[in-house]
Amino acid sequence: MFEKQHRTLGEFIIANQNSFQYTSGELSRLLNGIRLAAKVVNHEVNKAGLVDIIGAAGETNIQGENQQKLDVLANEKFIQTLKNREIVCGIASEEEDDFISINSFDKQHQNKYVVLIDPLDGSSNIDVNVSVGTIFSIYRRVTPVGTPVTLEDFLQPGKNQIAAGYIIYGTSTMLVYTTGDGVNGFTLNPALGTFYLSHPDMQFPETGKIYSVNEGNYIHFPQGVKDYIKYCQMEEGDRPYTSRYIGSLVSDFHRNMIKGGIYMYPKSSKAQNGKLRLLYECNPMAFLAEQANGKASDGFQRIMDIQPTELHQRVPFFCGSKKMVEKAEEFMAKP
Ligand code: P6P
Repeated sequence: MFEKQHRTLGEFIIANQNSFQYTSGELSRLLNGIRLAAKVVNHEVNKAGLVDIIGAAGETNIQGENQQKLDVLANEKFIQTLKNREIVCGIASEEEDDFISINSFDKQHQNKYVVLIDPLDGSSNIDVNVSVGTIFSIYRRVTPVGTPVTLEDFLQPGKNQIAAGYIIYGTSTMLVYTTGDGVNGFTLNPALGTFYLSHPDMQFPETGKIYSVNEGNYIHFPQGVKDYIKYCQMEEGDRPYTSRYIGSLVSDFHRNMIKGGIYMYPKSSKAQNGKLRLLYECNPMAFLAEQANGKASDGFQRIMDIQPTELHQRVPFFCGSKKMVEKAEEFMAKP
């Protein structure tokens, strides 16, 4: 009996290329580039423990390379892959102070997409073997093709995104992404090095019973956040909710999308704009959330309506099941 053949990511990208309004094959090649980089980073992340053990013998690892921090390595792999494939005209990364302008000699800035990435979000979890992730966000440039990209190409509101997604390096490695036509999840078969469609049309349940926040910051939160957390803990109706916080945005988001829940990184007296970055963490996750029937706000306004002013700016982040985000916003709105 043949095992049910799931569609591969490559087949899915091609099948959906024609339904995409900007179809030119360039986006497909870009997504395929991200797919390749994801496999390379997955390989490095999955052997982290081993490398640490071997690396402890000195400054080199099993391949005789200088042992690098994995987030630096992930950053280099994604940038290298996207550069080599001559698909994008610019890249911004959490690991790079400024954006990178890519001028492929024979193309003279002819590519029309820019990519923003958090190459390894939650990388501090690597040492304790907890899931981490890569987050990516894709826009069409707004400055003329054929000229070097400018900051304006990166400081676009999230509603301009044409694609976004994440890779979660967990008990299995998954690539989850949207091009504005729903959210689909692909699981890597490590034996074949192939991603297969395992989670078609992912949707946040309208509500849920999980809230994700670092309660160690409780005393520093605004009163509205404190009141919402107490609301989650009360014995009433469908509550108390369960508190689940992994310390890895991609992992908390992924679990909440499947089970229902809300993730919060509010502002606090210690961090006036919260911790998460608007351009390569909140906007891509907000695009996915909205495409999966969820919601994402800064507590007051839609994340994807925010006009960015700086490459690495931070915003408060409330994201997940629509009714839970709306309830949190109700508490934030109370004087
Ligand atoms: P804290 C990881 O550093 C990250 O950006 C998110 O993935 C995660 O949810 C959050 O920060 C954890 O931050 O301050 O609670 O340790």
